[in-house]
Amino acid sequence: MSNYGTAIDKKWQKKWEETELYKFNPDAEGEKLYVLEMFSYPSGSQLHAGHWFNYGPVDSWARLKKMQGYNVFQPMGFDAFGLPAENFAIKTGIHPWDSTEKNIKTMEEQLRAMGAMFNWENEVITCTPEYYKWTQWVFLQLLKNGLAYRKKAPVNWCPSCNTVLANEQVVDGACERCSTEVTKKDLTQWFFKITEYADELLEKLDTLDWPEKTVAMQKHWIGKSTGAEVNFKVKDSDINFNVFTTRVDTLNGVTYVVLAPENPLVDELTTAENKAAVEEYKEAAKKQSDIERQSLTREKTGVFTGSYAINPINGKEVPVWVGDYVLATYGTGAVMAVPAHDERDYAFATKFNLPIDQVITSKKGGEVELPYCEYGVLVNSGEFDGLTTEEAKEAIVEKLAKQGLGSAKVNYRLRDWLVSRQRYWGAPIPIIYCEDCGAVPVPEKDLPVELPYNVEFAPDGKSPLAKCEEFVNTTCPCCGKPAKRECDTLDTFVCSSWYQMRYVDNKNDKIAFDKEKVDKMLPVDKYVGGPEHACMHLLYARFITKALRDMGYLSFDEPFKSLTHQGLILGPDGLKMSKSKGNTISPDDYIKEYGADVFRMYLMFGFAYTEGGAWSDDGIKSVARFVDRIERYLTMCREAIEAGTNNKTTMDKAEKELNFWLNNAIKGVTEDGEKMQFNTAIARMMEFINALSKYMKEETKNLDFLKTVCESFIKILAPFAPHFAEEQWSLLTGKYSVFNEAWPTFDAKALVKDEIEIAIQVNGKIKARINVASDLNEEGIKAAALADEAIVAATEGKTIIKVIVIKGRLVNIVVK
Ligand code: ANZ
Ligand code: ZN
Repeated sequence: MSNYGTAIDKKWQKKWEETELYKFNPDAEGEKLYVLEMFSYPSGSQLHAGHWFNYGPVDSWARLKKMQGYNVFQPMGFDAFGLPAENFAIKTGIHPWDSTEKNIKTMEEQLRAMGAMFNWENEVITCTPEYYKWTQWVFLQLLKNGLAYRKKAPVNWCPSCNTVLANEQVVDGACERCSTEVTKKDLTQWFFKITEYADELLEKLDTLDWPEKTVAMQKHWIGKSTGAEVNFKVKDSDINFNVFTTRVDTLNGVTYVVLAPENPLVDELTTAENKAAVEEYKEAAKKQSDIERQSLTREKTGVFTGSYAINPINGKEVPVWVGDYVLATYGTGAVMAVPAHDERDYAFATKFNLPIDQVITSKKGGEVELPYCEYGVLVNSGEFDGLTTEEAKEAIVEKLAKQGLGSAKVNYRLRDWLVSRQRYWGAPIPIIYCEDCGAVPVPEKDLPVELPYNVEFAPDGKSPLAKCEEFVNTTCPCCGKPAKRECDTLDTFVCSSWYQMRYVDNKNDKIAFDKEKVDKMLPVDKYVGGPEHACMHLLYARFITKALRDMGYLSFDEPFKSLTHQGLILGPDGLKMSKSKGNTISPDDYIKEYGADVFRMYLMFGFAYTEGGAWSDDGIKSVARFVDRIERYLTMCREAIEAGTNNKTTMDKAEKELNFWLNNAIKGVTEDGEKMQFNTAIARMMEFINALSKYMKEETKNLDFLKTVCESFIKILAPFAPHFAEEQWSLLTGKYSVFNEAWPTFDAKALVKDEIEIAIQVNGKIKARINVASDLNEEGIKAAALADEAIVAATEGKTIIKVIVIKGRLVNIVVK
């Protein structure tokens, strides 16, 4: 086995550290480039192939940029609060502090073994008081600015984790973590008003260099919907209510209205004889997730309240029903049902024998099948007949508005962000409850509200902190009377919503971050991480950035200018890696065998970066052989250069050929590397090594030229195999460090070949191939083609009608 591997890794890691090669100086020369990988959760399973796939290739990209002259900032840290450590603690009795601290130590070591140029001096760990003090500060700023509030609300409750879940943590009606079916519970919770930024969050998506799919997912998640609110009066009562509709043009086709079971109006509108049935229905609805309730295929359920409402456009009386396909948390929690033109309403009306009145028909005329959900032309709508859907929407809203019975309205699917967690392992919410003064924010000078160590964290539905007397009991900051602390902790997504700012100023103990420093370094220029964060972390971080901007703490709009999602590395069986399937790949074992560079390079060569794929031992072996091969030839070159025999000074055909492949590699690595197309970049280097092997067979060599060729090659190899390249660089040049060298630029002239091969066709069939000078003009090519022996034979006795020359490729001779 060759001369690389862990010994070389360690040697250079030590040297890089000692010489502070990567130490970031914000005032250094070069355009700043903030490269950020999503920080990881310090889990017991340690650094896995997925982490490596995120961090290794991106580090290579950052190194390439450093060599191109950018002042690169690439910090690393740990997203250390959260459920897994707490669940682990519940299971094993090991305190989250202890397990987290240990896991961080191990992971730091593993990260160092990768040899990435992380700016460790800027590390942040979100579970330390030095960090969460400022997470609490962020909470207080939101509160001060009306962006945090408390409200009682039905929340998603996981009976197994014993905690509230955010909408985003409910997947197909089940808890994201444990897959237990999620139920509803009414609790008083803290919310962040992310909806206040819905419009900007939507609009600014178009300014971002983000994967299309992620942008589409955020758009859908924000879910802007333009429609109208229409007011319905309840018959024989002063009660009235609004519905939200995107199809106000169908108002004449309303045959009933439906309230969400949780809508408080339900109780008011339910008549005595319907009470029992409605109550029973409400209970049953609690067990259904929003997703099930909205499913198009599920059999519709519902119950009549006994009341009627009056359609404001035509005075018709329509029955008021309760149905769980109407969500309490969207629009007004009430729907005007138009079964002729809406699928769910149609299914509901069919089931309960409610009338179906057509009011829209196709613009093309003729019969349409119901439900007809397309836009069209109005029928059976009195004065609005003949108007198109678009025209009718305006006309009807205008008429309703005049009577104060309706108005245009924009709705968002986005809900406010529920940040309370009934959990121990998080940042305590800095609030004190006083009987006289109410909910009082902890004064900033008293931050952090420290998370106590000695806490009973076994779950019983109560916040673990509520069981810790010393924590709970305090005095009111306003009046000094005995008071109690808030016992919920913050969603960990609050911690990770602003960490990209803290990295820049991680040791500041006066403020969360210095505005000038942050404005200088942010937005993050390149952010890389998994696509699973599309609607949570990435949206929250955008919101917090905008909120802090509006408070004057920073001056940019978006935290992450450019975003890439790496693909997923699967087990050798093509399935997602998991311990239970026994198909996980342990990077440490491979690194011991091959060194960090081979491991990293295999990840870059074996997969398209944004796609990933199945791990292959053969794949990593072939990359190891490639690195061996590089070493063999670079050694051969060095020996030839040192020996100095059979030298020449001319640039002949062989030198030009090698120079071509070198420049071809420089061009490919520069251009593909920029786009994170690492696999094709490495393929260009392989082609170069083939060319080098050919050149080394030459009897006499231009050794000065060979030396510069090797130097250039080591430079472009360096980002991909940092330790190995540093070693080779040192052996060849005696200098340190290759990462302080400038990135080579390719010579376009070297890429123009002296001769090119041209195919000659006669009547479309290839008859010969000839070599011509690459700068030969059309006439010359034509003449050369016609002079070729095979062509002379093929055209003999025939009349040449036309000769078509496609420069650089082909001559076609048409004969009769
Ligand atoms: C009448 C109507 C007629 C509707 C028609 C559609 C088609 P988006 O696009 O998602 O905003 N809706 C309103 N509030 C609802 C709630 N809380 N739960 C469930 N459904 C609700 O959807 C808006 C449409 O969804 C609204 O327009 C309303 O049905 C329904 F031919 O009103 B529509
Ligand atoms: Zn008080």
